[in-house]
Amino acid sequence: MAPDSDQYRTVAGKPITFRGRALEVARGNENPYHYFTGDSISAATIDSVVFRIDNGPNQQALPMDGAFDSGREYFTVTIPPLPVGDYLVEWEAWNTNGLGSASTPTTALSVRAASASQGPGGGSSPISLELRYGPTPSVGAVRFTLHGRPGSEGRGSVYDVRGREVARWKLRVPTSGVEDWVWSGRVAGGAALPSGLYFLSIEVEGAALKRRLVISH
Ligand SMILES: [Ca+2]
Repeated sequence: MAPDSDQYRTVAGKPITFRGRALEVARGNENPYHYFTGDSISAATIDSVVFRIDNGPNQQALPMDGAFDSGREYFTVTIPPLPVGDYLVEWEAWNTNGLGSASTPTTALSVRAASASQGPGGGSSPISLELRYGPTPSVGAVRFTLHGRPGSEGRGSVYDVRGREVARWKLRVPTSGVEDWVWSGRVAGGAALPSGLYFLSIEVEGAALKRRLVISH
Protein backbone atom coordinates (compact mmCIF):
# COMPACT_ATOMS: atom_id res chain seq x y z
CA MET A 1 0.00 0.00 0.00
CA ALA A 2 1.12 3.55 -0.45
CA PRO A 3 -0.01 6.98 0.63
CA ASP A 4 0.06 9.48 -2.24
CA SER A 5 3.02 11.21 -0.68
CA ASP A 6 5.68 10.51 1.91
CA GLN A 7 5.83 14.23 2.67
CA TYR A 8 2.93 16.47 3.64
CA ARG A 9 3.36 20.11 4.49
CA THR A 10 0.55 22.30 5.70
CA VAL A 11 -0.17 25.26 7.92
CA ALA A 12 -1.77 25.31 11.32
CA GLY A 13 -5.52 25.72 11.40
CA LYS A 14 -6.24 23.70 8.25
CA PRO A 15 -7.77 20.22 8.28
CA ILE A 16 -5.35 17.62 6.92
CA THR A 17 -6.39 15.24 4.13
CA PHE A 18 -4.39 12.17 3.14
CA ARG A 19 -5.03 9.92 0.16
CA GLY A 20 -3.45 6.73 -1.08
CA ARG A 21 -3.90 3.29 -2.57
CA ALA A 22 -3.98 -0.16 -1.01
CA LEU A 23 -3.50 -3.49 -2.83
CA GLU A 24 -4.46 -6.92 -1.63
CA VAL A 25 -1.62 -9.16 -0.40
CA ALA A 26 -2.34 -12.57 -1.98
CA ARG A 27 -1.91 -15.73 0.04
CA GLY A 28 -1.28 -19.15 -1.47
CA ASN A 29 -4.23 -21.48 -1.97
CA GLU A 30 -4.18 -23.76 1.09
CA ASN A 31 -7.04 -25.97 0.03
CA PRO A 32 -5.42 -29.42 -0.61
CA TYR A 33 -8.29 -30.60 -2.84
CA HIS A 34 -8.19 -27.69 -5.25
CA TYR A 35 -4.58 -27.07 -5.98
CA PHE A 36 -3.07 -26.16 -9.30
CA THR A 37 0.48 -25.30 -10.23
CA GLY A 38 1.08 -21.62 -9.68
CA ASP A 39 -2.19 -21.26 -7.87
CA SER A 40 -1.62 -18.41 -5.49
CA ILE A 41 -4.79 -16.47 -6.12
CA SER A 42 -6.69 -15.51 -3.03
CA ALA A 43 -10.09 -13.95 -3.06
CA ALA A 44 -9.15 -11.55 -0.31
CA THR A 45 -10.10 -7.92 -0.49
CA ILE A 46 -8.83 -4.89 1.35
CA ASP A 47 -10.57 -4.90 4.70
CA SER A 48 -9.31 -1.74 6.32
CA VAL A 49 -6.64 0.89 6.13
CA VAL A 50 -5.35 2.17 9.44
CA PHE A 51 -2.88 4.83 10.39
CA ARG A 52 -1.42 6.30 13.52
CA ILE A 53 0.25 9.58 14.31
CA ASP A 54 3.36 9.70 16.48
CA ASN A 55 2.68 6.22 17.90
CA GLY A 56 -0.84 7.24 18.88
CA PRO A 57 -3.84 4.92 18.67
CA ASN A 58 -4.82 3.41 15.32
CA GLN A 59 -7.37 5.37 13.30
CA GLN A 60 -9.35 4.24 10.26
CA ALA A 61 -9.04 5.68 6.77
CA LEU A 62 -12.12 5.64 4.52
CA PRO A 63 -12.57 3.98 1.13
CA MET A 64 -12.89 6.59 -1.65
CA ASP A 65 -15.68 4.61 -3.34
CA GLY A 66 -17.65 4.01 -0.15
CA ALA A 67 -16.74 0.39 0.62
CA PHE A 68 -13.63 -1.69 1.19
CA ASP A 69 -14.73 -4.58 -1.03
CA SER A 70 -12.06 -5.25 -3.65
CA GLY A 71 -8.38 -6.07 -3.98
CA ARG A 72 -7.47 -2.54 -4.94
CA GLU A 73 -8.87 0.39 -3.02
CA TYR A 74 -8.17 4.09 -2.91
CA PHE A 75 -8.51 5.58 0.52
CA THR A 76 -8.76 9.00 2.09
CA VAL A 77 -8.86 10.46 5.55
CA THR A 78 -9.31 13.97 6.89
CA ILE A 79 -8.22 14.83 10.39
CA PRO A 80 -8.74 18.05 12.35
CA PRO A 81 -6.00 20.68 12.35
CA LEU A 82 -2.93 19.82 14.39
CA PRO A 83 -0.70 22.17 16.35
CA VAL A 84 2.53 23.41 14.78
CA GLY A 85 5.12 20.65 14.78
CA ASP A 86 6.49 17.62 12.94
CA TYR A 87 4.62 14.32 13.03
CA LEU A 88 5.18 10.81 11.70
CA VAL A 89 2.17 9.06 10.16
CA GLU A 90 2.43 5.26 9.78
CA TRP A 91 0.12 3.41 7.39
CA GLU A 92 -1.07 -0.18 7.31
CA ALA A 93 -3.62 -2.07 5.21
CA TRP A 94 -5.41 -5.26 6.22
CA ASN A 95 -6.91 -7.97 4.02
CA THR A 96 -9.98 -10.10 4.64
CA ASN A 97 -7.55 -13.06 4.67
CA GLY A 98 -5.96 -11.64 7.82
CA LEU A 99 -2.76 -10.48 6.20
CA GLY A 100 -1.42 -7.04 6.95
CA SER A 101 0.52 -5.01 4.45
CA ALA A 102 4.09 -6.17 3.96
CA SER A 103 5.47 -2.75 4.65
CA THR A 104 4.29 0.17 6.73
CA PRO A 105 4.93 3.26 4.65
CA THR A 106 5.11 6.56 6.42
CA THR A 107 4.23 10.15 5.74
CA ALA A 108 6.30 12.90 7.31
CA LEU A 109 3.78 15.55 8.30
CA SER A 110 4.98 19.08 8.89
CA VAL A 111 2.58 21.68 10.30
CA ARG A 112 3.91 25.22 10.23
CA ALA A 113 2.59 28.49 11.59
CA ALA A 114 0.02 30.06 9.27
CA SER A 115 1.85 33.39 9.08
CA ALA A 116 4.93 31.71 7.60
CA SER A 117 2.99 30.70 4.49
CA GLN A 118 1.81 34.15 3.53
CA GLY A 119 3.59 35.58 0.54
CA PRO A 120 4.61 39.22 0.16
CA GLY A 121 1.60 41.37 0.87
CA GLY A 122 -0.53 38.29 1.36
CA GLY A 123 -2.99 37.70 4.11
CA SER A 124 -5.17 40.10 5.97
CA SER A 125 -3.84 41.83 9.02
CA PRO A 126 -3.95 39.31 11.84
CA ILE A 127 -6.35 39.78 14.70
CA SER A 128 -4.50 39.90 17.97
CA LEU A 129 -5.50 36.91 20.06
CA GLU A 130 -3.89 35.88 23.26
CA LEU A 131 -4.81 32.84 25.29
CA ARG A 132 -3.78 31.85 28.78
CA TYR A 133 -4.92 28.56 30.20
CA GLY A 134 -4.10 26.09 32.88
CA PRO A 135 -3.20 24.18 34.73
CA THR A 136 -1.68 21.67 32.33
CA PRO A 137 -1.28 18.92 33.24
CA SER A 138 -4.65 19.21 34.92
CA VAL A 139 -6.52 16.70 37.05
CA GLY A 140 -9.68 17.88 35.26
CA ALA A 141 -10.81 21.48 35.21
CA VAL A 142 -8.93 23.99 33.06
CA ARG A 143 -9.36 27.75 33.16
CA PHE A 144 -9.09 29.81 29.96
CA THR A 145 -8.53 33.54 29.55
CA LEU A 146 -8.78 34.86 26.00
CA HIS A 147 -7.81 38.42 25.07
CA GLY A 148 -9.24 39.62 21.77
CA ARG A 149 -11.02 42.42 20.00
CA PRO A 150 -14.20 43.35 21.89
CA GLY A 151 -17.26 41.99 20.09
CA SER A 152 -15.34 39.41 18.07
CA GLU A 153 -16.91 35.97 17.89
CA GLY A 154 -15.68 32.47 17.26
CA ARG A 155 -15.46 29.02 18.71
CA GLY A 156 -13.20 26.77 20.67
CA SER A 157 -12.88 23.01 20.69
CA VAL A 158 -10.92 20.29 22.41
CA TYR A 159 -9.98 17.16 20.44
CA ASP A 160 -8.59 13.89 21.67
CA VAL A 161 -5.73 12.13 19.89
CA ARG A 162 -8.23 10.23 17.72
CA GLY A 163 -9.52 13.54 16.41
CA ARG A 164 -12.84 13.31 18.23
CA GLU A 165 -14.22 16.59 19.50
CA VAL A 166 -14.73 16.23 23.25
CA ALA A 167 -15.68 19.82 24.10
CA ARG A 168 -16.92 22.85 22.20
CA TRP A 169 -17.63 26.45 23.16
CA LYS A 170 -19.13 29.45 21.40
CA LEU A 171 -16.95 32.43 22.14
CA ARG A 172 -17.79 36.11 22.18
CA VAL A 173 -15.24 38.56 23.49
CA PRO A 174 -17.05 41.10 25.72
CA THR A 175 -16.39 44.84 25.76
CA SER A 176 -13.67 44.31 28.34
CA GLY A 177 -11.68 42.46 25.65
CA VAL A 178 -11.29 39.49 27.96
CA GLU A 179 -13.31 36.28 27.82
CA ASP A 180 -12.86 34.00 30.77
CA TRP A 181 -14.24 30.48 31.18
CA VAL A 182 -13.64 27.19 32.94
CA TRP A 183 -13.88 23.76 31.34
CA SER A 184 -14.65 20.87 33.65
CA GLY A 185 -12.52 18.37 31.73
CA ARG A 186 -15.67 16.29 31.28
CA VAL A 187 -17.66 15.30 28.20
CA ALA A 188 -21.21 16.62 27.74
CA GLY A 189 -22.60 13.49 29.42
CA GLY A 190 -20.61 14.23 32.54
CA ALA A 191 -17.91 11.55 32.41
CA ALA A 192 -14.36 12.62 33.19
CA LEU A 193 -12.02 12.37 30.22
CA PRO A 194 -9.24 9.82 30.45
CA SER A 195 -5.72 10.95 31.20
CA GLY A 196 -3.83 11.87 28.07
CA LEU A 197 -2.93 14.47 25.51
CA TYR A 198 -5.63 16.76 24.10
CA PHE A 199 -5.57 19.38 21.38
CA LEU A 200 -7.11 22.78 21.91
CA SER A 201 -8.32 24.84 18.96
CA ILE A 202 -9.53 28.45 19.24
CA GLU A 203 -10.77 30.33 16.18
CA VAL A 204 -11.98 33.90 16.39
CA GLU A 205 -12.70 35.86 13.21
CA GLY A 206 -10.11 34.06 11.13
CA ALA A 207 -7.41 34.03 13.75
CA ALA A 208 -6.59 30.58 15.07
CA LEU A 209 -4.71 29.31 18.07
CA LYS A 210 -3.66 25.67 18.51
CA ARG A 211 -2.44 24.45 21.86
CA ARG A 212 -1.91 21.17 23.66
CA LEU A 213 -3.15 20.30 27.06
CA VAL A 214 -2.70 17.27 29.22
CA ILE A 215 -5.16 15.69 31.60
CA SER A 216 -3.58 13.55 34.26
CA HIS A 217 -5.69 12.06 37.02
CA1 LIG B 1 -14.51 -0.52 -3.11
